[in-house]
Amino acid sequence: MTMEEHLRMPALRSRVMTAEEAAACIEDGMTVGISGFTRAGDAKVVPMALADRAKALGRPFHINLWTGASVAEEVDRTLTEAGVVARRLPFQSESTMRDAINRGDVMYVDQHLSLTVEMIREGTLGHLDVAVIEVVAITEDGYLVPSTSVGNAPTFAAHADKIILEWNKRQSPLLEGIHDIYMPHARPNRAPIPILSVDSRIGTPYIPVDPKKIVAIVPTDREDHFVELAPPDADTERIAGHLMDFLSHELKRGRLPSPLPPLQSGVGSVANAVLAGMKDTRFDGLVMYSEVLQDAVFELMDAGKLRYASGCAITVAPHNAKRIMNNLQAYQSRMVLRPQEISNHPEVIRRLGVIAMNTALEVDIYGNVNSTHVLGTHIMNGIGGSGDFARNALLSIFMTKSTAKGGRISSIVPMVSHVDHTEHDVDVVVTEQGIADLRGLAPRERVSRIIEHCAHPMYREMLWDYVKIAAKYGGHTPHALEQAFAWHLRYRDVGDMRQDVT
Ligand code: 0RQ
Repeated sequence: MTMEEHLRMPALRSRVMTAEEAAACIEDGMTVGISGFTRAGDAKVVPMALADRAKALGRPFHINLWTGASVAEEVDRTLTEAGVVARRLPFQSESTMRDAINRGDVMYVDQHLSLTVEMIREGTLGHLDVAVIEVVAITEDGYLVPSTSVGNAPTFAAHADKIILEWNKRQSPLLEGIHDIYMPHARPNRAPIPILSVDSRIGTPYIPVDPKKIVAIVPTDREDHFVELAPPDADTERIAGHLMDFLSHELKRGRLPSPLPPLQSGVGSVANAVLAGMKDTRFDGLVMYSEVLQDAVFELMDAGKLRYASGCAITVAPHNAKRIMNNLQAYQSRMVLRPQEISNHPEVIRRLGVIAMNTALEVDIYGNVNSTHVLGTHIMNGIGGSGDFARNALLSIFMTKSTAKGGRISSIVPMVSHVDHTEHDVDVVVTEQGIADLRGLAPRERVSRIIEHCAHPMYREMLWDYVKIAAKYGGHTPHALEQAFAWHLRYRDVGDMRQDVT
């Protein structure tokens, strides 16, 4: 396709320039919102040019960096190494950035992903100076056609003083038409969001903007920087097996309808393996109301199991990306990409009755979940959209392997060292050991389910020892507070939670 076919508003063609020229619009102290969600559809070349510009200036140069969720590792890493990022929100998953946050060099605001744009509209996050957004096309009216994600781009475009576009010629032009852009009305008289089923289309296939704000259009041909997921292993297959048995059982008892309510699945190897596990079940006519559409979504569509998928980003492994992007006609009519405040909106999740499947780092004997902080202090990634879904889902499921680091960490602990999802938002816990259905149980009743069904056998006796000591102190949720974090302290000090290793 020609430039005329992609950049359809003639007046904007004079604003085509290099990434270096565009990056010169960004000044020290500015807040910059870049497109991107789980490494899909992210701004790629302008942030890199900005890192070079900051280094060349030879003086401190800082920005506040807002995104949808994670962006290409290269972008977070390069900006962090150049010392450019002062504040970062609402989600990241890159190791250099993670280290900078854990050293206290970058101030990280770890947010529910549906909420960032509400705070931007309210002005509580401060002013947005520049938006950098990847597009596949610009319409005749100067409106933006995003690429593999929508994320927070519509709100960034609406609120930024200036907009820089990365026009990515490598992204499939067939992405046009896949998006459904809807922005909720202003509060307090906001109308209901009219999504009644996963395939409801309620907005426009483009992001409306004031074209006068577009100051630069940078042509690029960089691919999304996707990563290969670890293939399913024996443990993730067992987790998937337990979950499928549980859902079948619920169906048989008439406690879930057939076909199943819309599914949400978190990111990562465990979540992907569990979703892929649905291929070999008798579940048909599946639909998804999720945020990230990972590889398993397309496997399920190919297998004829998944009828429709609503998300806000397509994040697939490199070995699948080409096949899926070259074959988008086959998926186009069966999927929609929405802004993340809509894909993750509590109102819609509650109305549709979503089954939410997210991943935990650790779970305690009462069902509280830590998804973000290793040993209670060090951020891993962030809460992402897991809280948007867990609190509002019909069924909120958390999955984890029962141990980490070769068995030296138990994922089932006496008390979680940081709480992301409270016991009130956790219905079911699954590990490779089994499944604990916590619905309708008081805290004291949950203990045996979690220990016997989910903990690794080598940690069960230690957990029961803790329960016995805690019982002495009584209470609705008994704890021996002086020992609640003894396991975490032991790992911190001697590198193993088990008692007999010192
Ligand atoms: O570390 O790679 O250094 O060995 O955590 O663990 O088992 O590979 O699991 O890739 O699915 O990630 C919760 C981090 C799980 C992720 C988390 C260590 C373990 C390994 C990864 P190594 P696994 P996954 C949708 C919803 C929050 C956001 C969310 C996550 C590494 O799923 O970030 O759900 N979730 N968003 O060794 C210390 C423990 C541990 C532990 C595992 N108890 N203590 N380390 N690990 N358990 C997405 C978005 O919202 C965008």
